[in-house]
Amino acid sequence: MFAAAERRLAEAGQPEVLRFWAQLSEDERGALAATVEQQDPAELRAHCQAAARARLAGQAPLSGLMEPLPEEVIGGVSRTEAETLRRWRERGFQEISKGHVAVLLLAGGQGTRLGVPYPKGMYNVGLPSGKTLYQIQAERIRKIKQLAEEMLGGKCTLPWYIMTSEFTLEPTERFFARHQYFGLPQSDVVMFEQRMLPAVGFDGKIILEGKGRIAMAPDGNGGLYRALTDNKILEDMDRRGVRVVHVYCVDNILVKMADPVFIGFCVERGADCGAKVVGKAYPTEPVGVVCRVNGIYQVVEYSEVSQETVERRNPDGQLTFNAGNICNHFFTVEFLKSVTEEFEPKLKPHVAVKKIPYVDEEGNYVKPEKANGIKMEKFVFDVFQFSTRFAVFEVLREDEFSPLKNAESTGGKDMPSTARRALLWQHYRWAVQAGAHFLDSKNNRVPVLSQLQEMEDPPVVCEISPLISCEGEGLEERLKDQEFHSPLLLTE
Ligand code: UD2
Repeated sequence: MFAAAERRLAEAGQPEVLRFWAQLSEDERGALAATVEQQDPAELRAHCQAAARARLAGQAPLSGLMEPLPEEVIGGVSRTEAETLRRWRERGFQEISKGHVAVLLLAGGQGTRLGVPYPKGMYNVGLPSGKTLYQIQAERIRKIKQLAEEMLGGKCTLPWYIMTSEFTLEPTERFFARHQYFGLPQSDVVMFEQRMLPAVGFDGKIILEGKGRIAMAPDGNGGLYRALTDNKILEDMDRRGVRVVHVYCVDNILVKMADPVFIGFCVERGADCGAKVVGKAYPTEPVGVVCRVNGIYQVVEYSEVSQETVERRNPDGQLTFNAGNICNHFFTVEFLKSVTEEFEPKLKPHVAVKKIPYVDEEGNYVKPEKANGIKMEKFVFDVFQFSTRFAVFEVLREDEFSPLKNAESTGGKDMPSTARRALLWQHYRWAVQAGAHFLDSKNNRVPVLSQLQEMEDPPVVCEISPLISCEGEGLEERLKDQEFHSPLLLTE
């Protein structure tokens, strides 16, 4: 075991990784050897050298090269007539009913900011139903599938691919099994794992976070493309007849699954690649901006754009770079094939300089006060540059975007309470639109309110199961001219 690991690490130029070998237990040795075994020595060497180089070179500044999106690539909910939206929706449902659509969840992140020791999808934001993000998403898939079947007749499949990492695969699998896949056919839920990469010190050496443990992190959500190849996911899609994929990130409580309007819009435009955007809530909001750089479509991530650029405004006062990425993308399977077969190696990793806990030469555990290492990640949207027909779809924030990023204790934005509130406001709006009335404790009607401030709760609590309605549809027959007390929990 030692000899094999030693050989690989020598080849990778990282022999120091084994410096505490003599002090490790059998189990620890086995685990360390297994981690080493997973890494290709030549790739590992290149990774460590690239990390050290990147730190010295810094990231190329993009700010000066960015241009806003041309109007003609942007479609959007508020800039489109109802009739056209209806046509896109129908087109999307047709694709779903023919089994051409899959949803793909990026769920390999560590959720460091939220700070829970389990995958973010298992988080319960405190809705009356107690549903977790995974359950909400699963139920939305079930409902969309049911609507497609009702609309166009016949059964269809809508597979759900879930990309996990070493941190999230096992707990996610167990959670789904414990909940009987939330009523989805198990064969339509396909979990697969992305790769991990070691963190590297400024000297180009792999960081040990324990005497027998390399500091490993997932290779970014752009690790998707290698993971698709590693796990033969595109072959699986081909076998099922999937042609287009709706990719999204785990933490947006308002995410529309396999959104028929977005899919119909992209398909009708003949797009190979598309992104949903929202107008930014404030200049420094932590979302990437969809734009062009040297004439090529791209997302410039919030961590890589200058303050001056995010603050820039047009003469009418609107932010110049206002197309906020919500990590919600459309890809054709053909495009994904061209990425995995040809373009993936061209994706440049992004460099994050971080404080990474480590063991020092004497084997003491150290929590550094200053940044001491580099993590390299690829980003899912970096393939936009290879698109030959790119489309952008602007959606309404209150209907489609409320991410869960931070712990409640931060008292800031994008927390469990803001996600819960966004969903409850949405369901309250749906109920009122469908003709429901709410009564207070004295049986007086509660006046209808609209949300003015982010931190304000809706006047009543109303939660509607996605199995009843996933977009506010079909609620009249249950709610019209009826009176309810709060909390109203509408379940199937
Ligand atoms: C992401 C977007 C950002 C904006 C924001 C909106 C990227 C790179 N950035 O930023 O532009 O749209 O979301 O909320 O997409 N993940 C993996 N594997 C990894 C790392 C992350 O699957 O190695 C998943 C993660 O589980 C999550 C998604 O990717 O579902 C986004 O990751 P994040 O929350 O770290 O991204 P964030 O908020 O920095």
